[in-house]
Amino acid sequence: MVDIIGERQEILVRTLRENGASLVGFGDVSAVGTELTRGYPVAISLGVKYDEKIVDNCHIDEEAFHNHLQELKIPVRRLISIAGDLLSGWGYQYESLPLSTMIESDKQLREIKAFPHKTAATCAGLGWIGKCALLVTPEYGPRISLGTMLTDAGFITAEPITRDRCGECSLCVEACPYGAIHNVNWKRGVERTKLFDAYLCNAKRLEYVPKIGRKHSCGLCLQACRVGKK
Ligand code: B12
Repeated sequence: MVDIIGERQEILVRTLRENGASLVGFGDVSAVGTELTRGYPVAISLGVKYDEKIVDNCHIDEEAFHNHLQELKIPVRRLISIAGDLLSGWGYQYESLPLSTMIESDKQLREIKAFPHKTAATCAGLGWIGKCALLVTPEYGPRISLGTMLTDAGFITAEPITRDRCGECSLCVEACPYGAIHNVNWKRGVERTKLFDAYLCNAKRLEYVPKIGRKHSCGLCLQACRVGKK
């Protein structure tokens, strides 16, 4: 008997890969229990890797890095649309999550109710949460832009990653100009505040608004991470 769901999953992965996805994974998010995941037990987590040269130069050309982060939303959105067409063609329901939200203030950061792409990605076995509070993948480190789709399609899910592989490494801790990274190892259940002061990171980068007309993109934590570097 033909395993239809397995066959569809293969088609989906192949199509996404052919269209530029650097990583694709499937995670069981049924236990995460938010409004959004109700009715959608499976998360499709996908990522497009950053350009290495742009990241390597982000300390000298922050503007190029900033533009790169914005531009990467285009291929990620395209992949989501391609996957969406396949899923709906097969009769499955899905919901795609906003890629990111421009956080312009402390209040906005406090109130954001986004389903974290990083949660979907660890559930899908794509990587772990680094000391820097970003998803770190073995292939590309944290230098990957994430997208997530929640679906009722019963795809086979991966073994989740539930603890970090950062060990004693503290390169991101040392690289952060604001001291926002606390040198704490993650395992499932460790909250972001234990790892990283998101408010400090946000506030310090917002201080650039009068000078450059927008929030500074920094990027030094993800530049410093050795994981996935050739
Ligand atoms: C708010 C936000 C910020 C805030 C807070 C950052 C943070 N680390 O949370 C600020 C403004 C500081 C920020 C900065 C940046 N951000 Co930002 N940001 C977001 C946003 C919009 C929401 C994140 C959020 O608040 N989640 C809620 C909190 C509580 O969860 P969380 O911190 O995301 O992660 C926790 C859970 O995932 C949990 N978890 C992990 N696995 C599991 C499994 C289970 C079962 C459970 C229950 C929980 C769980 O562990 C994590 C730590 O506690 C996401 C987009 C999105 N919707 O995910 C992008 C996102 C996290 N940002 C991203 C990026 C690229 C950046 C910057 C590099 C951008 C820049 N330079 O301009 C910096 C990096 C700074 C840093 N070290 O984080 C990327 C990260 C990609 C990656 N590889 O991880 C995302 C995913 C956007 C995207 N679509 O790619 N960002």
